[in-house]
Amino acid sequence: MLLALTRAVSPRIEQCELTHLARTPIDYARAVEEHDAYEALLTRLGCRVERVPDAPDLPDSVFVEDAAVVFDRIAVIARPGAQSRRPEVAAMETALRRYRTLARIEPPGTLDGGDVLVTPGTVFVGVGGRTNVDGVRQLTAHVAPHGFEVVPVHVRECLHLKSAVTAVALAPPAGKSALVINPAWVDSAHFAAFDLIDVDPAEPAAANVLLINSTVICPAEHPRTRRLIEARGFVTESVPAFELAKAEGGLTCCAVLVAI
Ligand code: CIR
Repeated sequence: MLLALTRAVSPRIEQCELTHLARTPIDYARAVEEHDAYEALLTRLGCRVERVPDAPDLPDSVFVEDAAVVFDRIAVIARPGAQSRRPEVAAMETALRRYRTLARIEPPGTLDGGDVLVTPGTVFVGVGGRTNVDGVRQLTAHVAPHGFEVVPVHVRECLHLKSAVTAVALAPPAGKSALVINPAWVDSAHFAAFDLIDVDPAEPAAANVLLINSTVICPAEHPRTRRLIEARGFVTESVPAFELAKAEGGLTCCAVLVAI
């Protein structure tokens, strides 16, 4: 069973952190509707959706992914690179304590969960933006004993590693794992061991998809890349993610998945 930890959209979402996008108005009611649809889809795909307590004063708190990275045996509590986001982690820590032994990224390390792509045996970490070298070093110390190699990866022109590359299949029985990637934002050479699907060039932000069991959830605003993923034989669903995209959030950002 897959548990999906989520958190309500803050009414202060318009005061979110922004790095690559200009600030534009966010329709709060619509953002809530889209987030509700996202949670409903996760439930339909077999997840147990559990909300951690609301944090209305923390504008980016809906983006739970950045607060923690969950492995089979441990969960690593992150230390977000943006100072405004550090108070978000306490509630995630409380929620995760029930399911995993916890490890923590401590100062001066910083690490955003959005920078961490976990694949079988290898963890890729985007470094240089929100995540620093010391954060990568600490993550490595936490996960190496559990059999993971950690590979730091440089990303450009986007917020997190998972803005640029995410999984559409992880070690299927009959083949390799597969990723969807925007090669303009991260060097594909790091991922030579995987089957790669490039985003449609008209949809640079389409590489952030969410794999739930064997279904790939794609953002409704990027239909071309969804078709490319389907053409390679993967089952997809889509959900609108227009409003939170204005806050530089994608589909992986809004859930922390825990196998229970
Ligand atoms: C931020 O800049 O931190 C938020 N506005 C967006 C975070 C999105 N999270 C993610 O991609 N994992």
